[in-house]
Amino acid sequence: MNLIEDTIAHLAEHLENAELRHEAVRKITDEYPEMDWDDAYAIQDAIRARKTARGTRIAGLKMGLTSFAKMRQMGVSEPVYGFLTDYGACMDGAAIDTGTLIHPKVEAEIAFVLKAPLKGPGCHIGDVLAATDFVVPAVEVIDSRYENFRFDLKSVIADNTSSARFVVGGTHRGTEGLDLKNLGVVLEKNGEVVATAAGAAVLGHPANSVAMLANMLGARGRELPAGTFIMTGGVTEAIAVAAGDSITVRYQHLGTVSMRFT
Ligand code: 0L1
Ligand code: MG
Repeated sequence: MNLIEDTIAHLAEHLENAELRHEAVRKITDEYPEMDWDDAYAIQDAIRARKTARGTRIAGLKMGLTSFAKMRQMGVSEPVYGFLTDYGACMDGAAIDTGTLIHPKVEAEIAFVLKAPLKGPGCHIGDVLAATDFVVPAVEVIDSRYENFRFDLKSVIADNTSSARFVVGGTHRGTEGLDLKNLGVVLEKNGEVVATAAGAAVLGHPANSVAMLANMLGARGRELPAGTFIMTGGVTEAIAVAAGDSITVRYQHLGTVSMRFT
């Protein structure tokens, strides 16, 4: 690590304030170019600790930048992970207040819920499928705290991978007999199709994203407990939304997830 503890704490407060005040800030590596990967995750962990100390519950984990479309869109080359909060959870059909966000975007995702723990290294798709209780369709509302969504990977990790809100809907199913690789997804904004994809867009199969998360956490001595809710990353590029927009995502075999922005 290159940053001292005080700087980690200061940057966690700075980024959390940007989230809570919905005010964009400059990417933090402009001021701290020496920041390394461990510093970035330490800042994310410090934001998580600030929240849990105030009573926020961690609702699950997320993988980000898991599709080539997203990596291309953001000009980065590796997946990242973050956490989801209880106050970020929105009901299917919810009205989401853009006044509490900076510049939201939506991405269609497939979420997993585990029935058994997973621990890397060496975790693979077979382990994930065996440990999965069910999958469920979800839409993530991301909201980078950085001006104009301009950032690098370390700044994104520190900013809890732009996590803001998430909507779970549709119907949940076990993975038995469900072809997640070929599962089609259609994203509609204001009634028009704006993006289409299949599950394979996420690292070849969404279960690979969970395996990668277990391995990334394993490298830090952590595991995924049974019951963990995991969003595996957008299957399409992220779509910008504003007040007045409505979003419906149709998932083959898994139903729809909808929301509107006010
Ligand atoms: O969930 C994601 O893929 C978001 C990762 C962070 C980058 C972004 O804000 O698009
Ligand atoms: Mg996402």
